[in-house]
Amino acid sequence: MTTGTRVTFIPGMQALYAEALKNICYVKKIPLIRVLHPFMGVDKETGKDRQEKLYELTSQTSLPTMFHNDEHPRSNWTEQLALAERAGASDSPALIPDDFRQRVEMFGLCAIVLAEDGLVWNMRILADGPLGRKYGYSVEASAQAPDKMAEIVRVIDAQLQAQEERGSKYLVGDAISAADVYWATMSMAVIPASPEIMPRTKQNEGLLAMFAASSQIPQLKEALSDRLEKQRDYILTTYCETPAVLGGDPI
Ligand SMILES: N[C@@H](CCC(=O)N[C@@H](CS)C(=O)NCC(=O)O)C(=O)O
Repeated sequence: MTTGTRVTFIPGMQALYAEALKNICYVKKIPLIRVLHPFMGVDKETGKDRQEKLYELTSQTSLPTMFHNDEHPRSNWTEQLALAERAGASDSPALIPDDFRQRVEMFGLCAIVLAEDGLVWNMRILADGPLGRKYGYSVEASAQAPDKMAEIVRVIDAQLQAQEERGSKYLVGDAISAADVYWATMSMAVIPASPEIMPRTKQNEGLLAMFAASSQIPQLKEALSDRLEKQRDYILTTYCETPAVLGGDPI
């Protein structure tokens, strides 16, 4: 495949970065060609690492990887967002504000959710395991993770409250931005979403249980608010495709 916008997914699984990119592309009205993300491990028939080709192309193996026409593949959210903003339909909302002050706010909010040491990053090191190790699990880092996650949630909540007071439903300025779409999607890791938003599949039971457990971590429970859930549901149901289309085997 050499044309169109191709993004790697795991059928039936709401891998959050892939889910977020799908939502970003939906808002930007970019038709997506879904490509199967190669699973970890060795192919029994060929004896080869299943992710060898992906590694050869992108020097990494996380999902989603985004391909657009014959451009270089993009595996980091900042690059993927820039591409989506450029490739999106002319009648789609701008997700990166023109105003540079707002852009500072927008990328700052996205970074504390998506970047290294952000919300999702810290969620991954809550427990020891291959994924936790890949993202720098240590006993000390893991012990700090719940407080960091709660602090991030409080920053987002305070921003929403301040915005509400000035009459805006959005995290930045008076219009939707990538911060709303990324936060709304990633928040599903700490504020479980209803099946009307995130359908249940045979493949995502474990991940949903993990997200439900995160929402019960005492520090997070204290930081979460109705405001966060309401704004999240508003963004997902108004701007994104709900119920989310996951593929896989619905329950
Ligand atoms: N590389 C992406 C992050 C993507 C990411 O963390 N993806 C997760 C799934 S949502 C993943 O693939 N984890 C498994 C792995 O890294 O092997 C970025 O920095 O924007």
